[in-house]
Amino acid sequence: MSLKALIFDLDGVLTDTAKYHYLAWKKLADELGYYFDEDINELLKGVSRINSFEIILQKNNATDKFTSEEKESLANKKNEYYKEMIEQLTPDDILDGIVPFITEARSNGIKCAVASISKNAPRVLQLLKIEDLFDYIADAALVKKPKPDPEIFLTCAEALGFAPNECIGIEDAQAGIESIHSAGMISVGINVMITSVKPDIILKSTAELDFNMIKEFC
Ligand code: B16
Ligand code: MG
Repeated sequence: MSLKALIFDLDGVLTDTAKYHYLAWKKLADELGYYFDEDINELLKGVSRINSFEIILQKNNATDKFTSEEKESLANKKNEYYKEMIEQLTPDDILDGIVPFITEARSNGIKCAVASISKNAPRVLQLLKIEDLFDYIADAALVKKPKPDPEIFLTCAEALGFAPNECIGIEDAQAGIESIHSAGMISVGINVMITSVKPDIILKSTAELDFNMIKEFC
């Protein structure tokens, strides 16, 4: 395989926004009198906003407590809390090793894209001041099928003009690894809690990302 592009997930790969997702869901759960902890938060990684709320409701045996409109409006309320919290992000919140890794890849002619299903991704990238490192940023609002469907990774490959087998996807969530494999790409898993599919390259943290090692794997 000749490597042409790297496609990055955002939350948990470029920066750690999971703590803000946790705090925002916790605030909403407390208001509703529902149980929510770090273990449940783990299940929400890479999962869309509305599906995340469904998981929280399931864990509280409350799936039938709200209409679809009410669920939508409560999930939006969480998003308002989240949006307020992420305004604290600065370039110091970029995860270790990310900027040197992307810089080296780019200087070797590799194109880079972001495949995040977060509708807040553009704002997060702006706050981290790293939008210019990417040739393409997928628009989460246009994604019809969330991860584990391959749609978002395939959209990035197509936008960059490469075949899936010329791309590597980098993810921190099980749903994301499944999405990368279904797209026909090699996966790099960052601290993934493996429940089913194993990433092709398993790393403990972004600090272990090494361009030469990844190129040799291809
Ligand atoms: P939002 P990723 C995902 O981002 C997060 O991992 C997940 O926890 C979140 O629910 C989802 O984005 C939607 O985010 O509510 O901001 O639209 O991992 O795909 O970068
Ligand atoms: Mg993620």
